[in-house]
Amino acid sequence: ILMWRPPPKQWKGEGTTAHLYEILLGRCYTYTQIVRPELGHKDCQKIGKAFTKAFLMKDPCSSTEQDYQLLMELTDEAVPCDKTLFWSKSSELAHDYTRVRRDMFTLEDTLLGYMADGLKWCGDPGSSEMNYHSCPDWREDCSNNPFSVFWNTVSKRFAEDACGVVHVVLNGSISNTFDERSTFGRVEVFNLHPEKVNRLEAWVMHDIGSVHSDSCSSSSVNDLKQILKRRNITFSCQNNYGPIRLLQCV
Ligand code: 2NF
Repeated sequence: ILMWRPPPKQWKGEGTTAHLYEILLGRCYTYTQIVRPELGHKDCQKIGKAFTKAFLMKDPCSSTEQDYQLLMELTDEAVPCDKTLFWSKSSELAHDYTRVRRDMFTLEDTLLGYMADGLKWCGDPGSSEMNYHSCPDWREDCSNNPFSVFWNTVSKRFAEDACGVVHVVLNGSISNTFDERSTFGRVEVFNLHPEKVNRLEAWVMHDIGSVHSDSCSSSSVNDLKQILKRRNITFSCQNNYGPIRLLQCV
């Protein structure tokens, strides 16, 4: 006899990406075998299972960092000092840059970021299935959803692991060039370790053709400078960093 179950809740965000599990597995093998074989052995089957186990059969508004603990342990990966590249409101440009500068890493150039980028996922406490219909929207439903908690957790680790001189690509064509509510402003900046991060250098990029303003001296970038000063991390800033400027022309 089948027990009656209430239908899955309708959330405001889009549902789990179709074929999520297969995409995660495929990306894991692509990354470990082709993109970065020097990383050494990673058990993609185990990683895929740990990923889905983090959110299946759980309330998608009560996701925690702990849920992703096993997944984090299975995917540890060292980024060399001086090679970490953060970004905020500049996803495309930052990734265009690391496609050329293959020695530098955004979070999406590491295994877990590579696997999850652009995907959506959530489950339901009353079902062992993924919810392909809808998932909580982080603004309209709840902030502790499996997707947001995942990005907060991996972004935190990415920042904790950074060492040497680290960089961030910021968008100088918007008013909140440094946004204190973004993942970079909320999570990454506060999880840099001053003992091993010598300096954070911001590259503030303007859209081609937009009126040039000196964004390094804007008030939002000054907020970033003050936060870092309090945290004993040196800050430097360049407007329209040349090598990235070139990418904006192609
Ligand atoms: O999807 C990703 N690859 C991703 C998502 C969130 C954070 C990557 N990150 C990491 C990267 F490593 C960057 O260094 O954080 C940094 C970028 O995040 P940001 O929040 O500083 O930059 P935005 O351009 O403001 O946001 C990036 C994307 O994440 C979404 C946002 O809508 C955009 O699509 N986002 C931001 N915060 C949340 C949140 N709390 C969020 N989505 C869900 N919940």
